[in-house]
Amino acid sequence: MNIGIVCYPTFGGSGVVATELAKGLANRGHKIHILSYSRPARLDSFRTDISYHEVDLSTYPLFEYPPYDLALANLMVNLIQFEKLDLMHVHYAIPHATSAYLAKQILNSKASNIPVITTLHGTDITLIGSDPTYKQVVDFSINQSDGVTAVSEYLKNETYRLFDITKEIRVLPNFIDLDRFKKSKKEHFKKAICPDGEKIITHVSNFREVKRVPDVVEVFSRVLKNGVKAKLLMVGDGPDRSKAEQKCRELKICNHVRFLGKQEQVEEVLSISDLFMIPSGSETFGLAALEAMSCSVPVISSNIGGLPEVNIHGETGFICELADVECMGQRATEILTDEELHSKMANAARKRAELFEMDKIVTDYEKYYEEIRQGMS
Ligand code: GMT
Repeated sequence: MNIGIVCYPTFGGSGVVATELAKGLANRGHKIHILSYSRPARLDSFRTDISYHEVDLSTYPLFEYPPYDLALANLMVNLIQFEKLDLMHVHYAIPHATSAYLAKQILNSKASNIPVITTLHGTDITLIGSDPTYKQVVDFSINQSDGVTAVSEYLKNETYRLFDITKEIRVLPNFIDLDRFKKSKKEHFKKAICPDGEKIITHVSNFREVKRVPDVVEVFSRVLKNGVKAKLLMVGDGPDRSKAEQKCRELKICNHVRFLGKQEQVEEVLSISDLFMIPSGSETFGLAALEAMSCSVPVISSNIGGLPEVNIHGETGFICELADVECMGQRATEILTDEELHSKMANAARKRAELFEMDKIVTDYEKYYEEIRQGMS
């Protein structure tokens, strides 16, 4: 198939899922066209079977805000017509599903059309999408898609709860490359950070408010108070980084915390980690948790959104109520001070990650594409 994939290029999960899906589909012989406003971070090497098309955001003195959705729709029409795309798969509803609807309308008038599939990822539903500013348009655009997928049962149910969706939503979860995300020997790295054999707790995110990064620091300070020798690695960057840094200063634990900024090879950091923390206030799936689990790292998470579909309480880690830093600190201490429990949970985490193996989920997407195409023919 000749497939168009539309995504945000940033370090966020939807861009990662879209780009990894593109690579997985290309490995199976499909020709992929990625549409975005900048080259996606995970599209890191040259491939003849994946082309990248940048949305041209020409400015004009009248446009304080250049109409991205129109430029994207125009690019979609061009690619469908001239590159002969068979299917368009958009990731994140705003504004991609709306641009796709517009492209379909333009193509209908030219009697050429293809299926559009929208994958719902997160805040496009739970936060910004259901905001009255966008809700009616998002609702309409999702219903106009030929196929709709969501990354967890939680997100599917939330979409039905928050919108008037008449379409069947298929759950196709996030997936993981088990060969890339596996524990590898990085002892030199660990020794450099933890010369006295300290345990490593890691957090990876885009440091937005929903990630609750100050909670990570709070939990870590409790682990130290409980007498555990440990270091905290904070990976990523974003608006709340300074709040987390401030929290370290307040709690006087800065010499135990390293802010590493954005990292391309997250799996190397995860390989030396003993525990992963994801205390999010909103999380439809939690790809970062899956990446950690695939590297055999047990997880402490909040009980929010799709996280309990990924992290199994008492098996792959522990789940605490949102914002309950006391519980998280206690559970983290438990895992880090009981070697047998740690090893059991590390093995269970990897085993659970295997259920989300990339090849299997890419096959499910492929089958879904066929199903939608057949339904339209
Ligand atoms: O909704 C967001 O915050 C952005 C979105 C993204 O585009 O990065 O993240 C979501 O999609 C990921 C991939 O499907 C999920 O693993 C994340 O849980 C989800 N983030 C949130 O729901 C906050």
